[in-house]
Amino acid sequence: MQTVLSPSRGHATPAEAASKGMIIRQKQPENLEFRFETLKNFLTPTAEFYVRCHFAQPEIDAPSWRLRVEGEVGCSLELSLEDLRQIPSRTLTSVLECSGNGRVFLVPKTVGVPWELGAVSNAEWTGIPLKSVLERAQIKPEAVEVIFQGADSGEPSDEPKKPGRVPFARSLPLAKALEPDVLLAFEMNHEPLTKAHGWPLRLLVPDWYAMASVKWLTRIIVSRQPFHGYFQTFEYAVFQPLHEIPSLMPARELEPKAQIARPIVREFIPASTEYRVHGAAWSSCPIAKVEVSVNGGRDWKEARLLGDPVPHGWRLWEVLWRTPSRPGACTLMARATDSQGRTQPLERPAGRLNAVISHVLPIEVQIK
Ligand SMILES: Nc1nc2c(c(=O)[nH]1)N[C@H]1C(S)=C(S)[C@@H](COP(=O)(O)O)O[C@H]1N2
Ligand SMILES: [Mo]
Repeated sequence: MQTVLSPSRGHATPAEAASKGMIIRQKQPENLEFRFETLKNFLTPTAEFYVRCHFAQPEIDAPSWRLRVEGEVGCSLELSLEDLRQIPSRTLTSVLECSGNGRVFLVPKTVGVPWELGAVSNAEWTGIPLKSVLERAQIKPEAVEVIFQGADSGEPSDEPKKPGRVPFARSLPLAKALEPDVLLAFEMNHEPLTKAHGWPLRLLVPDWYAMASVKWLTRIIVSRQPFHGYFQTFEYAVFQPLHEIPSLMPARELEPKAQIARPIVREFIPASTEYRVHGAAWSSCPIAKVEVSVNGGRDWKEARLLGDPVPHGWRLWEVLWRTPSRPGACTLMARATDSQGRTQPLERPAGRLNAVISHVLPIEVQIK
């Protein structure tokens, strides 16, 4: 049981992460970006997987760590890591995208970590279905939501003043919490989680923006009321019409999005050559198509989707581009359409505040 009680070695310091090629967005708390232009593999190696932390990473003592399950349940639980390991586990692939990914491109500028394209990564996760733990606890019929609390906490500094320290906590509607692919994950890419990614246990909510996947999980509360904590009201919430009235709702499902890995902004590209434009696309359901424009959105050409579709994973894509014979600027764009028929918008929809950034991001390059 050795591996259960210790995390995989991650980055000891942000400097070490930088030496692995990551971009340091913030040292303390640690916020590290994947260099999206280096995208090559379907699975992101753990050492390159982006890291998003709101507070200092908590120190956890594995032998005394317990997961508490309480609230509207017939039987409260306190489970050790070894208890959890007795429950049959499964492995699945899931992309995680921070709902602030791409924030640096917003005009006008807004508050929050200034992510470029790399607050998104794709890994394999192993854990036990949350459902199997909730069933053991016997959910009462009054329950409507399940709240997940991490071991990390801190005092938000934004005005007006908040009620002192808040833990990182998010909720899921009960029906979502009972979906079989929502995991209590203890492994990432077939190794125990690293500290930065939530060791010893994190929630993994495929198809949702990643703020739902609470790290360093210690407490699950089954609730008879919708939860309105800091991270689903002041942060990670967006306005959506409800009876035609804009209503603030917690961010949830991933919107369709295609990102271009290469070329990068202002890249010099030879004239009259064959250039491989490539990237990844994802949504809360499978990707149906990716289209690319090399003339600022006038004409679109369908990209080739690579590999087989993997549920909850991103989809790599490419298109071969015969570059113009004359020097000058070219504006490239990619847009995804998912299997529900949703297409990425060219303009940012109103009401999304500083999160859920899914409109098309043009990339200007220079033909020389
Ligand atoms: N406990 C806890 N869970 C958390 C966070 C956090 O700060 N604390 N950040 C959330 C956000 S906003 C994101 S984008 C993902 C990032 O997961 P990663 O660091 O494994 O990439 O974790 C989520 N879970
Ligand atoms: Mo995030």
